[in-house]
Amino acid sequence: MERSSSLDLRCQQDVEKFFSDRKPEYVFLSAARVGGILANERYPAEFIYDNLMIEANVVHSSFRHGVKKLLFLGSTCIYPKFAPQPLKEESLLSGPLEPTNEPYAVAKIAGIKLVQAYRKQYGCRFISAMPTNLYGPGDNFDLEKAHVLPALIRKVHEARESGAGAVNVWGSGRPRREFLYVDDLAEACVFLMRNYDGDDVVNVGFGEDVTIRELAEMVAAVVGYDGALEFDVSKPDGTPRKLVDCSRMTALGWVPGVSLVDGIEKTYNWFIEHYSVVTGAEV
Ligand code: GFB
Repeated sequence: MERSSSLDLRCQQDVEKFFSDRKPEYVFLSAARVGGILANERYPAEFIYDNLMIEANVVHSSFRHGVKKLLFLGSTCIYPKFAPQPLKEESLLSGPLEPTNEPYAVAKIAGIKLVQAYRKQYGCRFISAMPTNLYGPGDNFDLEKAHVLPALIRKVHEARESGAGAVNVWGSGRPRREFLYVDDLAEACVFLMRNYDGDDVVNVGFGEDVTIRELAEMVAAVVGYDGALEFDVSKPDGTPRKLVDCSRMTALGWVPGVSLVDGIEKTYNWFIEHYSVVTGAEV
């Protein structure tokens, strides 16, 4: 696996050189500019530009260098804000997107179309998967840029450590989100690389969702915090729900294995073991 510090996937020349030097046979295109709801709102140009450049360069070089198979990872935010739930793959492009992450979603939709076009015109064995909200060890715990789960883990932990009486939770607490543990997604990607070769995208979900309030309560229980949850409605809720229909993946023979509570515990344990590194705090 290459990290952005050693290879800038936005630079076509660098990507071409990487492919001619390393000659990869299988490509898992998971690299992306990602972030939570506020990061998407604040940095729309970076989210659309970086993701378009990354996917265009990697897909094109994979074609030029005869990669055997490529798996492109999108996101469930590609589906319309008010599409029927659970979200089916067929609902793609059937309605307006959630405004808070539309630039990112458009870039990811372009990635899907890239993969499908290279399959059609050049016969490339390129496939796409749409994972639901991911979390786990190695997550981004920056409170401005992170997704909700790592942000809440850090906020609740620091509230307990400091003796704060309340934790600030963005939004109303009413939106619903589905969460998939990162190891489950990794396993699903290998499974798809081995067992799927179709034109259509495949949703990779957990199968259940929770409200943000329920999530915050679960994090507080895992961390052992009994203070109050304060909901800050000056912050956006984003899309009301995005539970994916993962019947395609189930029919292929794959189901996730890590429950949300177990996943939160594993992630929290990793967070406290790496606290000084992920937060930059002097311990
Ligand atoms: O995870 P999140 O930032 O992104 O927010 P999305 C999910 C919900 O959690 C929103 C609420 O309703 C937030 O208001 N929330 C509560 C918080 N407290 C917090 C907090 O401290 N931090 C954050 N970040 N949220 C993302 C897209 O949408 O979904 C990405 O922006 C990507 O591009 C990802 O597609 C999968 O789930 O709303």
